[in-house]
Amino acid sequence: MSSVRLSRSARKKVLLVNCYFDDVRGPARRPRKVPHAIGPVYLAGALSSLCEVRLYNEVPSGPLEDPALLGWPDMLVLTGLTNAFDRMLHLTAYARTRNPRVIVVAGGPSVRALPALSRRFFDYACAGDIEELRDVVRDAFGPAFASETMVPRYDLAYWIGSIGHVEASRGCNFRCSFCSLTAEGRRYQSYPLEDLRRQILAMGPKKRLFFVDNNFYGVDRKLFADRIELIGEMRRQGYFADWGALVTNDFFHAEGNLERVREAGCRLLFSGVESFDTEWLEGVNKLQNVRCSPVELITKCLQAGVMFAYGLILDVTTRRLADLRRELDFVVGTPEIPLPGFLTLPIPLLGTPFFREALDKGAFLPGTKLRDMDGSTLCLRPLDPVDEVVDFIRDMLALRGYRRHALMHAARFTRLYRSTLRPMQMVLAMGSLGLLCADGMITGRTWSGPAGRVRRRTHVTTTEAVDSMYTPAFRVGSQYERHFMPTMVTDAEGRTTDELAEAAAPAAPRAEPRPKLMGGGVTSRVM
Ligand code: B12
Ligand code: SF4
Repeated sequence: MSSVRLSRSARKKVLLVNCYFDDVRGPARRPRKVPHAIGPVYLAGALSSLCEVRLYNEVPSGPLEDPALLGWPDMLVLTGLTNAFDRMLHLTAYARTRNPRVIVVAGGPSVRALPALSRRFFDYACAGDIEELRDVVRDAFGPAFASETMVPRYDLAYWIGSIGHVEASRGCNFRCSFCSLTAEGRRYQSYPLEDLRRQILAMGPKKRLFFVDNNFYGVDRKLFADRIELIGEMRRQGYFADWGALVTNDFFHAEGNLERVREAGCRLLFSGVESFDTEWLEGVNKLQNVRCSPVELITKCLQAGVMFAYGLILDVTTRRLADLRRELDFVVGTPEIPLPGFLTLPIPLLGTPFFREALDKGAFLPGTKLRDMDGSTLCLRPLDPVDEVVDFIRDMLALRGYRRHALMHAARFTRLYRSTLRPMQMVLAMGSLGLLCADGMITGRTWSGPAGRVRRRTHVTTTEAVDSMYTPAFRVGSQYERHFMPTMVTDAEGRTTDELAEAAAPAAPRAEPRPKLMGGGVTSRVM
């Protein structure tokens, strides 16, 4: 393939964008927000050397509004979280305005949940994994433009600094009722060790390495042991000094796991605690978390010299505020465990059992917007009065009312673990406090446009104003009017809209092909 030579003008120009809406609802940039999105980096590996490739990530760089860059590509490839669907529509309108012949390709959780709606807007609406982009490129440009072996393009990932990001697996073998992976129902798959080695080599030496897998531990114990051996070996060869990963609770149940990963250089594990309330965990089918006391498990991890990070879900739809406050009092009053890295509202992500339950119960608020599925906006009816819940959300997102206790907690935590945790790990622990109290400073927030475009938030989807980016940054054709209107989940009466009906339909059993990850084969075409 590389023997084919093309003049510069015959090469295909491809722009890959991670679309993103920030919680401040304005043109923010967050260069230090981690983990980083790596979708565009992996997708770029589908393109052969006959393509000229550029990446753009809206998290660190702010909204993409540069008319020159938007008019540049022959193909625009879009990825992003569920709530970024409307942002994909904005960029589609911009790119088509600047170049009516541009081919727009989109994928990710929202496209998977809304295939029919997506086909109305994008030339290729991909429900497959990253490998599907090779099929798209072959179909649109010809076989020579697709790569033979997919290797992530870290060389183009300008936003990844000293912390390299890789993935050793995809999917998850658990089925928590609120998780978008449960909605997608895909098989858990591990990368063969050779693929993992190839990713780390492509990344080049970094200070640290972070595995973004949903479930780094997985199901195959032998493969896990071999993976840790490979990581230890590459660390000894100097590719990185230490590493961190996301693991599910079962990892902590097996004897020897903590020691094994620490010996291989692991210094941080993130695990979804979600709540300390066993009944709530059972209700959301997070049964792997109720097998032993979370405080015991976290303490064991910290005492083994591995920093533990986690988030909590404040489920105001099934729990009283008084109950949630008791839980937070418990956390700040327990110096044996770190403070959570983030607090979030429950999100009824499309197609999850939690989403379906909310529909059945008529729990959606009127005028729910897909964009508001971000964890800081109320989309479902709470148990307590809405205005009290809003005050609670405002306070909790900034840890207001808990700051003095949180500082005392930090001091006691430091005293308890100063001999087992390294200074860098202590900084991470204090980072949780920083993220809750001074998120802008920790994530390096700046503005990529006038910050005055930011409006005060209501935190309730029915009344929350959409981001300033819903006003086009430059003139677009009237045929793109819908592209700048929010995609509605429910109408003014709280009924599911026609556009969202496909996500609400009962899930059909899926016959999933077994894709070969990265290096080799092809996934099925779902277009
Ligand atoms: C990095 C990350 C972030 C980053 C960047 C996210 C971004 N894209 O902008 C930050 C820190 C900003 C973030 C925030 C949040 N995140 Co996050 N995050 C991740 C993480 C760790 C890695 C994502 C990633 O890059 N994966 C690697 C790429 C290659 O895979 P992928 O994006 O999953 O895409 C797969 C398919 O969808 C498909 N695909 C995707 N795009 C395309 C495009 C094409 C053309 C094709 C062919 C295929 C394709 O291919 C991939 C598989 O091969 C995942 C966990 C995980 N391992 O997936 C969670 C995850 C995506 N996050 C999640 C959640 C819940 C959140 C928060 C809502 C948490 C919260 N309550 O605050 C917030 C949202 C905040 C906001 N304001 O919107 C959920 C899912 C959310 C969703 N569906 O919307 C995940 C899956 C974690 C989990 N298991 O719950 N997150
Ligand atoms: S363990 Fe995590 S990734 Fe797996 S289904 Fe539950 S929430 Fe999703």
